[in-house]
Amino acid sequence: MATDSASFFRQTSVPDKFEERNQCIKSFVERHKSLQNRIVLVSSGGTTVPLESRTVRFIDNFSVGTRGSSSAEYFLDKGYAVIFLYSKKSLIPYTRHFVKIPFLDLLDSCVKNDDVCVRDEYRGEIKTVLQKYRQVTDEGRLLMVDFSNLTEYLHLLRASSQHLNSIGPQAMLYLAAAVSDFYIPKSDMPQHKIQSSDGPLQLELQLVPKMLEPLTREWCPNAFTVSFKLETDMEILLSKAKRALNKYNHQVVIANLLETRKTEVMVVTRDSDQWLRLSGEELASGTEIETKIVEELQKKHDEFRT
Ligand code: 9Z3
Repeated sequence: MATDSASFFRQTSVPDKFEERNQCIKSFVERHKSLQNRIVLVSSGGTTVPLESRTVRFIDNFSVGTRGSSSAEYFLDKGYAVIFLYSKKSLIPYTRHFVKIPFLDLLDSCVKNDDVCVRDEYRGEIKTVLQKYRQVTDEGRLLMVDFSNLTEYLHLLRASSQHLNSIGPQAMLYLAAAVSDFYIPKSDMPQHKIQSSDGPLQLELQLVPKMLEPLTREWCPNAFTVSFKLETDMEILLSKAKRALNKYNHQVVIANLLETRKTEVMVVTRDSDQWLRLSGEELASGTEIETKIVEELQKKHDEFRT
């Protein structure tokens, strides 16, 4: 049975250090509101579902946060202030460019002054990325807020979107995190590690309420809201995206298939659907589909604001 959003929040604990993070989000929004900046909330990564209160085991999904972390960079390039709400284990803007290289392989010992320096082959790229990173952090345009599971994500999503409501159509919500549809309420969760000596494990998970409903109706009704729809079956992709738009009355659904999500997405609105694709050349040159997504959304957000 599906719970409604209010009972979900009642049935789950407020995350650790929630108030501290809530205050950071609030001041970030207030500062950029006074500067009349556009703010986008980018959610990113997977949302784990714990099986025990003192969590040893949890259910996770495939998302690594490529979509969210790269999109955050492109929004920053376009002048947006970004609240980056991300799973602790997923990719983060700028640093993401170097995660495939073992950290110590980036470095060398400098014989001259007995110091540590960056290896020649990485210096150029690190310099370019570092300059961009320093610029956005010096300007205070990037707020990083991490979460470790589904409950933390939803508490922080609610708080951020409620603060963003104060800037009305200047705000964009870009909800790329892969949100679990199932969870175990606090009252059904064992305190301690589940014992294998108790035999095979039977799990009953409850449905997570669709948070787009309170988000678009109560928490942040005036923002430009972009949700994502992930499917594995092309046959149902467009109809599911349209259904979400009709149900929640928001602005855009980015529809994508698991296998092709890095090369093509469909931008769906109530009266249009348009594929964005990377050409062979673009792929070969390292262009990311998120540049096209952000470009398209910026245009739509501009129209929405006027
Ligand atoms: C997406 O569809 C994202 O594009 C991906 C990105 C998770 C596929 P990666 O992180 O992958 O780059 O590896 N997100 C799905 C968003 C979602 O879970 N939507 C829910 C729904 O459709 C709630 S709005 O019901």
